[in-house]
Amino acid sequence: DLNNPDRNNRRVAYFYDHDVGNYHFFLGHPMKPHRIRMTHNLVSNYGLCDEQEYDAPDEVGEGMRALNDPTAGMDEEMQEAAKWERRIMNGSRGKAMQVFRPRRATKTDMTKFHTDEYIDLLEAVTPETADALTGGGTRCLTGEDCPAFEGVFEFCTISAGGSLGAAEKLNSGHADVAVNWAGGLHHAKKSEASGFCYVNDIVLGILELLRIHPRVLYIDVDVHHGDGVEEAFYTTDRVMTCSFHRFGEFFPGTGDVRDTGIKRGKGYAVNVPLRDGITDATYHSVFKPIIKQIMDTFRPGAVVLQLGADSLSGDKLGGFNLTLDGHSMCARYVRSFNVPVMMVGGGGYTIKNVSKAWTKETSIMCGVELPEDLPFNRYMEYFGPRYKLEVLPTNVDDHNPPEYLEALKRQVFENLRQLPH
Ligand code: TV7
Ligand code: CA
Ligand code: ZN
Repeated sequence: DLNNPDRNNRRVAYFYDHDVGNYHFFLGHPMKPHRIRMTHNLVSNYGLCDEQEYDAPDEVGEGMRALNDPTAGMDEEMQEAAKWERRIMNGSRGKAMQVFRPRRATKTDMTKFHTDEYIDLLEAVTPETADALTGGGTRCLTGEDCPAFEGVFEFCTISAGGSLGAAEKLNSGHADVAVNWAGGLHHAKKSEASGFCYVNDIVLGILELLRIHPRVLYIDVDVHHGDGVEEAFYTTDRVMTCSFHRFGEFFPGTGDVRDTGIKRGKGYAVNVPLRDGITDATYHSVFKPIIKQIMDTFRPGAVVLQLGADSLSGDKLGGFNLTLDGHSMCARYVRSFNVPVMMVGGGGYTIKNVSKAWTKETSIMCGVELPEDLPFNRYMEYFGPRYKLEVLPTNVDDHNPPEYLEALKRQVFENLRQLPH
């Protein structure tokens, strides 16, 4: 029900580029950009946005715009206000959020974090030249995880462009929540691709948020450790990073609870290493108290929430046992603090579940409750035989005994107590 009172005026800006689903890592690679198109199709068939409405400055000519747009001629500030007002006045007929096609990130944008040499290589490389340019796969792009697929650079301009657009939208004060499911690529390093990630859209987005906000909190729900983001801000007290991840013989191998940052950043990296099979109840027995404590002591001006969906039950690579409710509870809980939020994607390899999770999390930010029965959509056949907005738990063992989690929480709280407050 789009009239749900819980909607309470959260302005949601959703960034989507309809080209993103056309990129393919190599055949058999688990990372499938198509899942972002599936998500968008589900989001629009649930009626959360208007498929036609697309703020695409590079496609719509100014002349056309003036003809169709009742706000043409107003100054920018007035235009923004008028758009949200129309949305609210439209009531149940109005869609819950505004859709934007992001501008593509430029090399200048990317080198705010990455080295010029690395970005030059990323732009130049093709499947044919990969071997020669990377020294046989020993430099920058390594192994099967990060292949030089056709269009890899363009894919990165879309992913990073969305996170930059989202950060700019929050900075301008024109939205309370900004969403980029094509982002969340948390492993990319300054001069190296890692773990399916080439350009670290999250680091770029956080750098943009830091122009306005003295402190930014990063929360990472992906089953893998958010090592690239942690490393980028390991020595600063202006960004707190907090990753929940599977730990112990699992990629990338970092994220021990004792790794808390260095220099001015000491205490500003929070790591919550978990064992496989974790369920909703046990996950939230650590997630909620830790996030609450961080919000109270760090008091961020903005939150970046990475919602990697590989922590869901049944993921091809994951190993956790979170249901759709358990995963999306992270978004619901973060929203409850009423701080501007940027939501990004990340991992997620059982793609029917990824699209359900990101659709539900989009709706949560809009304050809209979705019916359990999936609406008819272009990818209907993926969702059979039940066609429900659900991801059910499996009967794997939870290797996180209460004693382990209690000790973990105690350790994290002790680290947080060392911070000035
Ligand atoms: C954010 N796990 C990214 C997560 C990145 C995980 C890995 C694979 C994998 C890659 C393939 C493939 C795979 C079935 C799974 C040590 C290795 C082992 C490559 C075969 N099938 C995110 C990265 C992780 C590539 N890498 O956090 C092509 O699994 O464990 C590793 C490294 C060396 C390389 N080999 C795997 O979710 C987006 N890779 C099939 C084809
Ligand atoms: Ca994580
Ligand atoms: Zn992951």
